[in-house]
Amino acid sequence: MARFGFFTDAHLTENRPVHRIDDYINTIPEKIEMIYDFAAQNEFDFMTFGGDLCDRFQIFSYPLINRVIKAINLTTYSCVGEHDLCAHAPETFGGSALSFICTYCPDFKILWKPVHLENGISIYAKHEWETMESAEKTEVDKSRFNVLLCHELLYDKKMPFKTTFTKDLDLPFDLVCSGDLHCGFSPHKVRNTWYCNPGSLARKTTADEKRMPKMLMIDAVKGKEPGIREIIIPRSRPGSEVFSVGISETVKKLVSGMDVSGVVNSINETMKLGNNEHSDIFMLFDEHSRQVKINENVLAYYHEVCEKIKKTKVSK
Ligand SMILES: [Mn+2]
Repeated sequence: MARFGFFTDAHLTENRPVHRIDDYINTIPEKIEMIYDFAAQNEFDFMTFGGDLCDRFQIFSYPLINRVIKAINLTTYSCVGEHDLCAHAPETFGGSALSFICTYCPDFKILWKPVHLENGISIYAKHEWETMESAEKTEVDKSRFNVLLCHELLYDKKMPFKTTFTKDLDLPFDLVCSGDLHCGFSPHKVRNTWYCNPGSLARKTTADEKRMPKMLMIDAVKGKEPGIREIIIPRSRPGSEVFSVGISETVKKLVSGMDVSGVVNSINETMKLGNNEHSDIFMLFDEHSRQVKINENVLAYYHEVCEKIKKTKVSK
């Protein structure tokens, strides 16, 4: 039997998301340290990662990068997410912060080709720019326990936007460990394949407030169902302690005379996926208002909301 861990979407950054009120920049490397401490205490054979180690193509904090390089002290296999690259382009990898980390962290390995471990586990990757169709066509040795790491918006619910419904898939792997969808989903089996995503390590938006950061502890051997346990990252704090008041609560309290619950719910749903270039609602709105002429009353209302939130933040 092999025991390994899976975590995903760390989004290392030197910038604090607008609604985080804690020392956010240090929480991500601290969580990575906690993950590898847990792995050492529980005799993990190796670690896997689902992509988006970095929040952007380049990050400029060497103390942050150094801390992460030191923390990753167990062989870790990874696929690449779009946030690790410039404009989703794999040829930009060489200039990325992720590539720098790989150079100086010998334990962090991008799966440019599959690995076949001595313990009977084979690990494949579907990087962000590759397709699920190509993963479906992978030829695997059925006598091994085959794992796919993928950065793809897989979900066990059918959604009206670009998620892939796991029930529509028929993959040759025993287990698919997926990143990208920040809200994650519960481990489940479709045909002969188990699917899991513990959710992003980073909680960037207020849509993540009700969710604790998790990793998976996986026991696998060919011929048996894998044991998949969700572990809350030690020392993580509940969302209510690390986020300021979110837009939905603030909007609900405003006396606007309008029923805005539908708008708020759809914003929250979209933000839960966490895959927008800007997952901050204010940045999204600012971007939108530069492209489209917004009604003056709406703009005035928007500024009123911004002011309220600022005041709440100060008084908290
Ligand atoms: Mn991500």
